[in-house]
Amino acid sequence: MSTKKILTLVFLFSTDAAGKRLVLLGMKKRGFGVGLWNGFGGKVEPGETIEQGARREVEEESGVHVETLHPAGVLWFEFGTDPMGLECHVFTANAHEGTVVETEEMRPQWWDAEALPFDSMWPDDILWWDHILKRQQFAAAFWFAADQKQILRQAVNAVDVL
Ligand code: 6OG
Repeated sequence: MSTKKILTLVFLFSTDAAGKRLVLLGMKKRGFGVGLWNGFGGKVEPGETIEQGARREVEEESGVHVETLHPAGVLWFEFGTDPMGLECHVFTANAHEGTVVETEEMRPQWWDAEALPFDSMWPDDILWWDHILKRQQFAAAFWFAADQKQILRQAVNAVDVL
């Protein structure tokens, strides 16, 4: 592995009138992961911290501001023989300011956090989502086939402090 990209992925939580936990996902309308539901995020740009990058992407893709981000996990992805690895920093947020809007990149929708549309999400998500629900930090790595669909090898571990 010669190079890597640093990415962010933020899951915004809320509760409904009955106290059920809801999570905001966006249907990716273009680019990497198009056609899949996912959290909000993207590449960290030069000169910004990972958290600043995460906040910026949430604002760009959903229209809302999140102040407090909780580190939830770190994901490592490799695809086929591609020398570029992706290091994806996952955060949760329990509060946001502003109104969620559809953007050019994402069509947002609130989901029951315990019933996510895993069939239309990246295939790794179902393998670590329980850690998020249990508020257990995690570190995971996934080696995908070149088709970006099949996971050939994986490791998912709970960790104490990120
Ligand atoms: P942009 O291309 O929009 O950033 N991402 C992944 N998310 C999950 N759940 N699983 C994966 O498995 C992912 N690979 C990338 C990180 C891409 C966005 O997609 C996320 C970013 O939030 C391979 O700038």
